[in-house]
Amino acid sequence: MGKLSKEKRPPIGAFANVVKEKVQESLRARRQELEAAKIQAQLEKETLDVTIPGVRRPLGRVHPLNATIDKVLDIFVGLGYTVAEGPQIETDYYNFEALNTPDDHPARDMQDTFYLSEGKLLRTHTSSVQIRYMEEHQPPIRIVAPGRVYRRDTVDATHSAVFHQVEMLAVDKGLTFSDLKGTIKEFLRQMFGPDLALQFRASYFPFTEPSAEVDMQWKGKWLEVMGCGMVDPNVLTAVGYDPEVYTGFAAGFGVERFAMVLHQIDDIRRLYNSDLRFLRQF
Ligand code: 2NL
Repeated sequence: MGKLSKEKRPPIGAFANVVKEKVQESLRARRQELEAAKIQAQLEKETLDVTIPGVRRPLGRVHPLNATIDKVLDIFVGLGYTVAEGPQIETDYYNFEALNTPDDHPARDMQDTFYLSEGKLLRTHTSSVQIRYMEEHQPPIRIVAPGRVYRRDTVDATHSAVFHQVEMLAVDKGLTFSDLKGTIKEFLRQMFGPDLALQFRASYFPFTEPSAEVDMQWKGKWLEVMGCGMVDPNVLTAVGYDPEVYTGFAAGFGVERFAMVLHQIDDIRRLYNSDLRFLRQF
């Protein structure tokens, strides 16, 4: 344009403008065409046929062991307890020592333990969780500790090396064995039925004194269902509580056994096989 003469500049300039507009117009038109085609292709690809029958996904369900744990926890939460959890790999201190069970204590023979390297072990009960909780909280406390525990048992219809336990613990001023009995009675009646007959039988655990075994009448027979007792003063001292000021009671039981009694399951191994024919019954 710069090299054109004065006279030629206007007509050629006007012509150039016409050409530019034509080119722009055809670009616009083509772009619109391509975008329309793209939308059309997308619409065709994404067509939803609402008349096709739906795919029915199989419904999962709660495993009977978890259902039993849930029921136990619901009852204790209803009684004002807090759920506490802790590690499955423990130290000798939390699993035994703090529970009045020193190295040479005969009670160590009562349960065989899986020992790991570096002085670690697989917890044999969830009492260790309760020791940890007491170290970090001041009384009054009311806790319930569910979880997986480990023992070197030979597996048969009623034993498993890995099983589940729930322990409960209350520490406060003035708690007595009568409070323990009332709590256990209320718990077991909510769990198994309001007319349940119970019997407390003197027993022994290193961490409680006195200790008792609880039996309940079930389908015409006396069944041993749990162990319990007043927290041994040595355990209170180990976590820094003054046993002259506070007393406590505790109880523990196996969840598998509860589930087996509730659902008439004859072999503990059925609870671990993941056999859907079995699990669909619950
Ligand atoms: C059983 C018996 C029991 C406890 C567990 C406990 C925990 C602390 C202090 C004192 Cl931190 N006691 N737990 C007490 C008595 C019995 O379990 O036969 N379990 C399967």
